[in-house]
This record gives sequence, C-alpha cells and structure tokens, in this order.
Amino acid sequence: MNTVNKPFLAKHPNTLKIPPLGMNAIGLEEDFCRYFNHTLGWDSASVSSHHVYSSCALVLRDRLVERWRRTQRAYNESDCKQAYYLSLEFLMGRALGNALLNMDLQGAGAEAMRNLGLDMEEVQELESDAGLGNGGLGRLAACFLDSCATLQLPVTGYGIRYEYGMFRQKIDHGHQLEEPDHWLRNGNPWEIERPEYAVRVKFGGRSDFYIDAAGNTLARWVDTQDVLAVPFDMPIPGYGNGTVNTLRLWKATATEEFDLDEFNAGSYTEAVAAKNAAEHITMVLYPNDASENGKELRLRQQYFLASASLQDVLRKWVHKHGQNFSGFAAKNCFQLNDTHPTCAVPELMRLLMDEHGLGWDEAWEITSNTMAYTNHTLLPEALERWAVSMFGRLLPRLLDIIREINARFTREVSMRWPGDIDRERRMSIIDETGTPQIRMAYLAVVACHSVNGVAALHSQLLQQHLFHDFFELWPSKFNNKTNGVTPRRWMASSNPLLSSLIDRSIGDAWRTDLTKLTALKGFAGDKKFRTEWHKVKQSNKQRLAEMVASDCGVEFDPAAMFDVQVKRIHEYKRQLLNVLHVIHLYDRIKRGDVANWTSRCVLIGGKAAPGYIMAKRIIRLVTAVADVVNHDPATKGLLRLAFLPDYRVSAMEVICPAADLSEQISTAGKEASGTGNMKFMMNGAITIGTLDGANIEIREEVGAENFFLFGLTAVQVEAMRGHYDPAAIVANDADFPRVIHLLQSGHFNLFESGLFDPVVQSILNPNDPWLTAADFRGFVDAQQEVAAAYRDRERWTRMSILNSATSGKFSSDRTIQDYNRDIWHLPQVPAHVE
Ligand code: 26Q
Repeated sequence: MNTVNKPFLAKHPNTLKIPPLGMNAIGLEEDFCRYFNHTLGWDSASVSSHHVYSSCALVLRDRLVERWRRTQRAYNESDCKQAYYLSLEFLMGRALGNALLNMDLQGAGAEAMRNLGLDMEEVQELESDAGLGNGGLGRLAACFLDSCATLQLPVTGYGIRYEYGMFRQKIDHGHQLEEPDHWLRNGNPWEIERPEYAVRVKFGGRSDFYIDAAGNTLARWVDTQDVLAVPFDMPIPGYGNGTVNTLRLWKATATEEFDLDEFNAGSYTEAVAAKNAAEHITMVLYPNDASENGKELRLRQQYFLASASLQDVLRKWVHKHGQNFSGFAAKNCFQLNDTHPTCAVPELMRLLMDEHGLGWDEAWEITSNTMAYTNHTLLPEALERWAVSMFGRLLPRLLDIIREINARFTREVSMRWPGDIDRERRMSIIDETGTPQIRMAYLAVVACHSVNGVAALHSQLLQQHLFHDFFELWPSKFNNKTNGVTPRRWMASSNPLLSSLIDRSIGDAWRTDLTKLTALKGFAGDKKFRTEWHKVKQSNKQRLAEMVASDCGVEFDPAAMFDVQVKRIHEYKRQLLNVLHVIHLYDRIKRGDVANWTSRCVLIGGKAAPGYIMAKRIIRLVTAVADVVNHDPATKGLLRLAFLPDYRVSAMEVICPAADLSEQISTAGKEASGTGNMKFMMNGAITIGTLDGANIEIREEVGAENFFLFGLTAVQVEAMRGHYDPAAIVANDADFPRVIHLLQSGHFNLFESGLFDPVVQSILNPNDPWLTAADFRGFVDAQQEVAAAYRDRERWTRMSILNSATSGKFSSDRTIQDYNRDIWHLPQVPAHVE
C-alpha cells in the first residue's frame, strides 16, 4: 500500500461511509440521469441506445457493489471454508433482468424507465448474451453460481474472459454460417478489472533440479515464456438476500518484461507480436461441445485458468496464514467442471512443492483432499487426452509431476492386484498403447476425493463402465449429483405470467424452495385454474410465435401444439429422428390420412460445431424439409416446421415458457443428464423422451402417465451392437419406407441432388451408433399418443400442471445443497450488515 493511502485507510478502515443507494424508482431515475448525462459523455450527436442500456446497467451495478463488499467482508471475517468452481465455460446470458429480479427492483426499475419515457423490457433486449459457453455444461455452471449466492454459500467461480464467445449462427440458404461474437464491443458494465491481482503464468522452458542447503532435491521451472493473467470480476447476486458472490474471469496479456526485452533489442514489431501471442490465449471459446482433441491453444487455455486461479487462492491463503498450509485443505475446495481444468491437479502439487516448499506427501494430501471432479460425458470421443510429447513441451514441470503421480498410483494398483499387468495397463494415467497420451479423466479420478456423474443413470454407468476399475479400487469416491437449473431465471424471470398465477394460488416461497410447487397438484383438478393455466401458456406461445415469425419467417399458430427441440446439434441427440417424424406427418397429410389430426408447429434450434459436417447436414435437412412443408398448401393449419437461428440463453427464456411438448430423444445411455428437459418441465411442457439421463428421474417425479416414453433402454442399446439391421427395420415398417423414399427421391433437395444421401446412409448403416432406425416406430407411436392427448385440452392442461408441480427436484438449489452436504461442507454465511 503506498503512503498516500495510509491516512486515508486509517480514517476509513473498511469502506467509505456513504448513505446507501436508493432502492426506489426515484433513486434509480436520478442515478440513471447522472450516468446518462455525465459518465457516458452523452451529447446529442452520439446518443445511442447502448448508452441507455449502459446507464441502466451501471445504476444496478452500483447497488450490487454495495452488497458485494459486505458479502466478501463477511466471508473474510468469518474465515470460513470456501469453494471454487473451476470451469472453462460460464454461459451467463444476460445480467440486467437477473439483477432486477434478485434485488427486488423489477417494479421500481420499470417505473423509473416509464417516467423517462423508456420501456424496461426494451432496454433489456439491448444487452447481448454473455455466451462464454457451448451448452449444458456452461449453463450448469451459471445456474450453480446463482444457487450458491441464493443459498449464501461462499463459492467463487473461476473462468476465462474470452474476447469472443460462442459464435453467432446465421442461416444462409439453409446452411449454418458462423460469425464472431464480439460481445465486449460496447464495453461490459458488469465487470470490474482488478489489475492489482494479476498473476504470472508460465509456459515452455524446462525443469531444473537442484539441491538446497538442507540437502533436499528440489525442482524449479526455468527458461519459461510467461503470460500475465488479469482478473475481471462479475457480481453474482443471490435472490433477495443481500449476498453477492464473485465470478472471476481471467484475461491473458503480455508481461511487461517480455515486451521490454524485445523492445530493447530494437524490435518494436516483435514486442507487439509477443503481446498478441499472449493475448491469443483468451481470444476465443472453442465451439465444440465434445472435445476437439489435441489443440495446443486449448491446453494453453486450460492451464492458464488452472494456474491463475490456484495462484489467486494461494495468495489469499499466504496473506492470512503465511507459509503454514496445515489448515489449507480444511478451508478450501476446488470443483472441476469436467476434465477441462484438470491441470489444476499437477499445478497445485507444483505450487505447493516448488513455490511453497512442501514435500510430496504433504502436497498430495492437500491436493487430493481439496479437489473434486464432475464428469459430464460417457462418449469416448469426448474424453480428453493430451499427447505426452506436446504436454511436455508446453508444461514440462507438470509432466514430471503427472509421471510421478502415475508411478505411485501404478504401485498402488499392483499391490491391490499383484501380477495383473493388464489392469495396470488399462488403468494407467498415461496410455502407452500407441503414441503416449495422458488420459485426463483418469488423472482426475486418481487425484480427486470425489467423482460424480450428473444424473442417476449416468453415475451408475460411470461406475459400471468408464471408471469400473477405479470404482473397484475406491468405491466411496463415487457419487451422483443430479443436475438442476435455477428457477429464478427459468421461471420467475422468463415466465412472469405463470409465476404470478402460481403466487396467487400457493404463495411465492417456491422461488427458493421449488418443492413447494407440489401444492399445485391440488389445483390440477380445478377447472377454473386450468383455464387460467391454459391462458398463460397461450400468451407465452403468442410471444414465441412473434419471435419465430421475425427470425424464421414462419407463421406459428398458437392454437397448434408447439413441439420443441432446442439444444446443440449432435447425432446422439437425434434431431434426425425428430425430422423423420415430421416427414412422416407430412407424408400422412399428402396421403390424406388426416382424420382426428392435431395441428403441430415443430421448432428445432441449435448450433453445430463448425467442423461437424454431419451436424451441419442435419441443419440443412431441417431447413429443406421446412421449406417444402411450409410452402405446400396441403399442410395449412396442420403442420409447420421452423429452424430457429442462433439458439442461446436469451432465446430459451422465450422458448421454454411457450413449449407444449419437450423433445428429449437421445439414444439411451448417451445424454449424461440434459438440463433443457428440466427448464421445459418447470414451465409446464410435457416430455416425449427416452430412458436417458435425467429423463428417467423426471418421469419418476411426474409419474409415467404424465410422460411420453419410447425407445430402447441403455441396456438394450448395448445389447443391440452387432445385431442391428436397420434395413430390415425400415422394410418391415408400414411408414418408414415412404419416409426414406421421400429423402432419397430428392423431394426436399430438387436442385441439389444427393444432398441427403449421407443422412440416409447413416440411418441404414448397421454400425449406426445412435440406432435411429431402431427407435423410429416407438417414436411415431408415442407421438400419436401425444397428439391424442393434446386434443383433450383439459387432460393436457392437467398433465402440464402436474409437470410443473413435480419439478421441485430439478432446482439447482437442491443440486448445490447435495454438493455441499456430500463434498464441500461449507457453512452458510449471510452478508455483513453495516
Ligand atoms: C473439450 C476439449 C476441447 C474443446 C472442447 C471441449 C469441450 C467443451 C465443452 C467438451 C465438452 C463440452 C461440453 C459438454 C457438455 O455440455 N456436456 C453436457 O453437460 C450437461 C451438464 O451436465 C449435461 O446435462 C449434458 O447431458 C451433457 O451433454
């Protein structure tokens, strides 16, 4: 602290005492005007809507900052245990509406804007999504932060401040185009840069071993090329409780010396180039939601996050406790969001040994007692592996440590199973069968004291298959934490009409205890309530229809059933099966088989990884089928299909309140959990789904009679391998051959012959891992039941209410309480009152 500050700090020991900011419309309005006029340098030539949005955001941020400081003070003073959620992705979406809701400023904010001749809803639309994630895993991290703050748990998120988030998807002549998402272009009012907490992250160089004065062999990592990690903090408000937690995102910049060395050597351009190279690390989010294996820049990102975050936590520790780490594990806990941040394991070992002088055993005790790992996938192609050669070039000291971890682990295996060489080879962290590779999932399992899956079936499959050997060795490490989503964003904020209907019927406690929704069961039999429930759904459908009209140019009639599948495009998620059903419905219409028809509007949305050719082909198929179906006069009033471009968090906020039918149709055993399924259920959509991921638990909660089940089970899927004959399945079906014929005949691709041949081939391939043909008949029959149920409006509405009523389990508050009870063991710490 410099001397100028000393008398100042003595005078204001904790914070400057200023009166609390106004929490009513007048206070908000005054502050808005001040920001708009002064801070943002408004003049009549430069007035823009983003000044309106920024002013509004800054008004709210100030109110968050007050609470933020009090929360962090409370955590510091109580010296409580803290947890850190390490994730390469945080899919936050918009912050303004969330700040309004969580600080109970929705009414005052709307009034303040109205007084100024503005509309708060329109202002909220000006915010671009913080799209720092691909899909489920990233959005789960965001829901978890919301729940941790709402439960007043001392949890900090650590992530990367990507300059470019998830690409923007455009549809051009039916094809996906990717455009860069420069989300920071107009500045980000929600972040606060903290250059004073910047840390140095090393890359390259080599390990140097030396003997210290006491005769111990020690290691240091030398000749490195360093990068600076600068933290940017975002406030994470809890719901109505004065708590504000932190999401700390790291940006990479060049170190000053690095610049200077080059500069002094007389090469200005090289100095600037070096700066660029450093900043590359946090330039862009990898847009693959199954690992794009082996990319060096991705490993740089992963290590950069792990190292910066651990150094940050250790700095805080040393500041308080000096170099005594004996109490560290009791006060700190790291949750690894998949294997992506698993470099944290060898990095914590390195920091404790090389920088803080601990021995191996003490460092290992701390590392294994503080680290916990969540797995999000069983798909072998999505399991992270790094070539030992590349890893060693980029992170030589970490490779030493991983080899030592593996050597010690292998000894443990050979003691437990003497002579079982095959098992040793199978379980080795380093796979030596081909070019040597590090299996990051095994490293995580070996090092962490907790390993969890994200739904009951998924956790069970982890124990039986992927990690079976490890489960035999350490059964007590393994546990399940079924995913959840935050009811604040996914009901209270996105579905205000339903929320107020629920409030009027059963009170408002459901927002922080979603199991309270069970009280709605009693209303399912109440005709008047059902009418109101139906009216709310119709109004939400009207809003979605407007979005579909403007973004897709397709008319959706809110009287029709809204049948929705939105998620990343992946073969295992089987958007293709959905399209086959639409083609079948179209075929029925063309045959005149329309007695007792239920009118349907099918909406499909999602991004394909830019290099995933088949996923892009499936998007092309959806748009091609949509073109034919929507333009054929025969389908009028019976069937519509639309592909929604640029599916993202803010789009889902309009979609999930308006869906009637939620499509959760993955090949059983492939979707770890799913979380969109939960958002739809809460908002009263009924699921058509397979026995996969959390669908199983959704069906258990709502009851089989309120869920449309079809398809093979995970066990049947596995048993099918080697016996699958899709050609015979097609041939023996009454409708399937006609669907395949429409696809093959060029009906949907008149001017692009052969366009869908690869799609047909994938269906007819006996080695199709996704068994699309196997589930066609079950799916079509289940859809027939859906149609019949929808025609009985009273029955459908009852089912809808019961879905909402039994969705309590799927609040991320419950999930976080489970994590805390079994893994983190954190106290609840209310924010400081000043
Ligand atoms: C890894 C390495 C290199 C590049 C990219 C990646 C990468 C990035 C993101 C790999 C996977 C992901 C995302 C995975 C994901 O979203 N999984 C989903 O997680 C949800 C939350 O648990 C589950 O509900 C879904 O079932 C699961 O698919």
